[in-house]
Formats: sequence, C-alpha cells, structure tokens
Amino acid sequence: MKALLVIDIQNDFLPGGRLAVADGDAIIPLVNALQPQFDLVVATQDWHPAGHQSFAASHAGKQPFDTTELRGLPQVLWPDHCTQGTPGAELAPGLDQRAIEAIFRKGTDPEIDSYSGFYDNGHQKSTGLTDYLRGKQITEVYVAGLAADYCVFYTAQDALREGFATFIIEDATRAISAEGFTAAKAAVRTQGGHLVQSHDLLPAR
Ligand code: VGL
Ligand code: ZN
Repeated sequence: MKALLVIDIQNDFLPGGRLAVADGDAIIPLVNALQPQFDLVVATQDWHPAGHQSFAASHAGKQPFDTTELRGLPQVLWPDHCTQGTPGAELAPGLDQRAIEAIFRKGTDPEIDSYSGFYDNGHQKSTGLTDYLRGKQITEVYVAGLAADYCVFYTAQDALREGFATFIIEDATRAISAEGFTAAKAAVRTQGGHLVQSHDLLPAR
C-alpha cells in the first residue's frame, strides 16, 4: 500500500509567508492531482509554540539564518514561523484536504526542532507516524511538500530508516536552497531512496 506524505504546505512557507519558499505555491495543484493515486494521504504541520528555540528572535544577538547549537545539534535559526494558532500555521487554502486522513503536528517541543514528520531532530520522540502508517499496511511512502532541503528531506530519511520504500516527488517540492536540495537528493539516493516526477505517478493524458 502506498501513502502520500504532504509535508508542511502551510501559509508561512508560501510566497508572502514568514519563511517563504520561492515558488512554493506552484506545487499545490500537483499535490492535489496526485492525491487520488494513493491508498492513503497524510499531512504534516509545523506547529511551534511562541518563542520556540528554533526562532532567531529567541536568541539575543542572533539573526534569521544564523546558526547555533540546540541540545548539541547544529541548528539554523529561522524567522518566527508556523506559530500555533496563527494564520501562517494553517494549511494552504488551495490544498485539497478532503482525502487527508490525518495531520501529524511537529515542532511542538519548545526546546528542539523537528524537521521530520516522524521524529524530532534528536530522534528522541516519535510523532507516531511510523505506527500509523504500519497500521494502515503502508510499505511505500511518497514525499511531497515544503521545504525540499529540510522537512521533505528529513522525512524521507526517517522513512528510509523505518524501512519504507521511499520516494521524493521532485516536481512536487521546492527548496529553501538549491544547493541544499542537490545534496539532499544525493544523500537520499545513497540511503536507498528514489527521486520520481509526478508524471511517473499520474495517469497518461
Ligand atoms: C521547515 C525550516 C523550519 C520545513 C520547518 O518545513 O521545511 N523548515 N521549519
Ligand atoms: Zn519550523
């Protein structure tokens, strides 16, 4: 059984948002068109408490995109984004949510970031996504959404670690950094994952 994981298609990651990914809105029609090709559609939602430690504003003297360490892990410091209950944290209005069976929220622990839909960045706590997918008999996971070089990449890596056949739908994602996505694709391939295009999945027309 195949699942589509729709990663963080939220207003703050779209043009005009607090942590906008260039052209991020361009993937929404594709993600909508892809959904009927899957046995299960699940979404993730970045969902930070105000004052989250991944926000530059939580660190005196730091600017967005500076780096620091959190719990011994390298951490990019972001503009405030996807704060719980704000419009920026909502799933994009253009995203068809009818077939989304569950939404996994992440980044809720104020002390640690969580790029992956499966685990926090320290791999200490699970969101329950692995068990949920296994319970639905899922063996193949296709990842789409934002951003390609962060949450999509980390989710794909954890899916591989958890033993799912793992695919990133390349034209259904957009990156914060093009170089970052190039490196991410190489890493995913090295780990046994695959890059596919939406036309590999959509019926011929
Ligand atoms: C993301 C940076 C910070 C993402 C989330 O969804 O890729 N990136 N929080
Ligand atoms: Zn975040």
